[in-house]
Amino acid sequence: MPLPRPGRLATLTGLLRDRTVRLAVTGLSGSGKTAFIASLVHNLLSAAGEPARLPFFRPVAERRILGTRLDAPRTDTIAPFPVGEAIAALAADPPHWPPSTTDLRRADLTLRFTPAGFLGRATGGIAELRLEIIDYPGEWLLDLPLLGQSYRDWSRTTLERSRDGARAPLARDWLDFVARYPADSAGDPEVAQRAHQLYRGFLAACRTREQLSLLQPGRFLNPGQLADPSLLWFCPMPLAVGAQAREGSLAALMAARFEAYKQGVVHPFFTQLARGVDRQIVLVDVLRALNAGPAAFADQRLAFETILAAFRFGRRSLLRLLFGASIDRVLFAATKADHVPALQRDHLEALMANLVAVPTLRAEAAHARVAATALASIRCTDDDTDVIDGRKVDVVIGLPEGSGRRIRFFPGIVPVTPPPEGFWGERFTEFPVFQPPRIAAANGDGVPHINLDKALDFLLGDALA
Ligand SMILES: Nc1nc2c(ncn2[C@@H]2O[C@H](COP(=O)(O)OP(=O)(O)OP(=O)(O)O)[C@@H](O)[C@H]2O)c(=O)[nH]1
Ligand SMILES: [Mg+2]
Repeated sequence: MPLPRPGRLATLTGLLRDRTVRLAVTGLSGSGKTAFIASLVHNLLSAAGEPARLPFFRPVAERRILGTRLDAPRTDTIAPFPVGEAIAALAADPPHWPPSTTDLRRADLTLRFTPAGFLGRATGGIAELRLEIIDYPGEWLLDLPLLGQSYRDWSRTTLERSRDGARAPLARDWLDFVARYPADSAGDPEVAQRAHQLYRGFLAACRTREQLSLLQPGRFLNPGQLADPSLLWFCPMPLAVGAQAREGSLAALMAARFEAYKQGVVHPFFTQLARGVDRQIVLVDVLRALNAGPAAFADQRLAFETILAAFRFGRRSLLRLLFGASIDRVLFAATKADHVPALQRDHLEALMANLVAVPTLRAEAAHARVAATALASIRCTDDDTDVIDGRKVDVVIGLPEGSGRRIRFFPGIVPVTPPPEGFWGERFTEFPVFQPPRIAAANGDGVPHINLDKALDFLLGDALA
């Protein structure tokens, strides 16, 4: 086969060398974003020449990754992802989980690789891929839909939801308070602040007592570094249909703060998170929601559907319109799959795929490639079998955090479709928090995982081909 002329070759090489992939790690609080990023970074740093580490990540299996380095931050506005701290936590004795995230963090990696086949030979065997990943508190993700809503619309839907189901008893104090101060009453900043505090207390109770997910605005539960806390002193209010908020009224004050929050906090955050994003992984802790019961399960589903509706793939996507994101691959991943044994992980993958059937069709219609999987970023358990009542059952073995003894854990059967009413008759299993495995700090052994390699192959394989 004739080689391309030098000019064209230089262009090809240049193109390959300049390739950057921006990966959006999308997931509610506690879904496993930080664990995923820590494991991904540590495993990539240690993968060169070690095909066994990520056997289903083709560039690694084919020994085409020559080396990975962690780069200094390419922007001075976002602090670097604390790789060292995350690894130190996993290398400690006893090892422990990295803490929940309180602010924006960014990991910049460069992978040096040999392109496959003809391109590899044509470019002299070396190319580079830059990978950018952002970590953030999961609560903030739920602010994205607010960008497309007015204060009036957001108030109406939030109030309706708070008067319903598991939320209603928790919302009482806040609702009683706002009922005493009509929308048309004077815009007193102290009243607004008190209403905000009661509303925030309601959100916190929804989270801790009922394990609900659809809690907005995100900063009410996790404020991060806000220069002006008064930006947050608002909450939804009952507004008369069709009435305009009178200038100087409480409703006008709340609406102005809602708009200031969107412009001053939410928009800048998503600009940093979503600008130029081309790959997305959506992490969902399906097992925790199954465990928490029907209200929590339904609410988690509503929360990620709300987010995905805002992500809305294709030309009308909010992300594309506002931030120029153009996502061409999306992976939906049920996390912490090491809580269940192998066959149940297949069930979990099928359940994940079922839960995102509609967003999948939408993304495919917009020419994105979509897949669903079950993964464990940091595998804490081993699979085994037990005999219970004369029958073989699959179990996982792991050490619950803070306990001195490994347990043999038999989780319930994971349903492959969203569970029918009858499923909730008796509780699904109570999942322990397993202690993570202790790893060697110096990139020695990598981090044990389940399906991280397959996920990377789907998300990055073509960019390293
Ligand atoms: N067994 C197991 N547990 C996991 C795994 N990944 C995460 N976890 C558990 O889930 C918890 C939350 O994971 P994080 O990675 O901190 O979640 P996050 O999405 O970053 O959460 P926020 O920072 O609060 O938004 C961890 O502290 C672990 O207890 C996994 O692969 N296996
Ligand atoms: Mg985190």
